[in-house]
Amino acid sequence: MRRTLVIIKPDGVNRCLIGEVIQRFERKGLKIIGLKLERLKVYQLKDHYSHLSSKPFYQELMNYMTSIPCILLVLEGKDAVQVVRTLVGSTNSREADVGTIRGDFAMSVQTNIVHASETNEIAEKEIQRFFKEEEIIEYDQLNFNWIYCGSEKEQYHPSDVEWKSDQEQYAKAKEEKRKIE
Ligand code: DAT
Ligand code: MG
Repeated sequence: MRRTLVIIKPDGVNRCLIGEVIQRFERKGLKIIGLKLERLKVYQLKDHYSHLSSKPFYQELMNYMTSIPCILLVLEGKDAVQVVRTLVGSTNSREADVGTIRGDFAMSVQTNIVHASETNEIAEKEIQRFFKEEEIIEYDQLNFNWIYCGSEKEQYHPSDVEWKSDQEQYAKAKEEKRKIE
């Protein structure tokens, strides 16, 4: 199982799409293991959008992302990062496929309703950036047996190898970060 970060951005909140967006992830079979309403801080966003700092739209993006609170989610599932990116659609909402969140609800490149992590590595970093460890809650969900087939289920339990190696990497990265600080 993998985890990914989703942010319902200020336009998603202001346009009353929180329920709609979360429902799409839930219905797909992704498990919510973290969920909160929070006004994002400039220092978090500076990190989060560091790859865009030289772009002409950067300041506008920062203003927009700090304008009102966002909803932050950690979702878990098999190949969660790719699955969520597919549900979200391409960055330019006008070109996003019909049936995706951006394709169905947005018209903009910037106000495109949701953020979703791009790779497994980035997802782990982004989860650490926005969530404290105690805000992520593991639990057994009753519909699990109906969402995955036998061989897919084997990787579910938190003690599974893939999950463990994620956790180990995560702990190592944290330790390294602590040493630098
Ligand atoms: P994505 O959110 O699909 O991963 P990204 O990582 O390239 O896209 O960019 C992050 C966000 O920055 C994007 O969701 C909205 C904003 N953005 C990207 N390109 C933009 C542009 N040309 N004009 C305005 N905002 C843009
Ligand atoms: Mg991105």
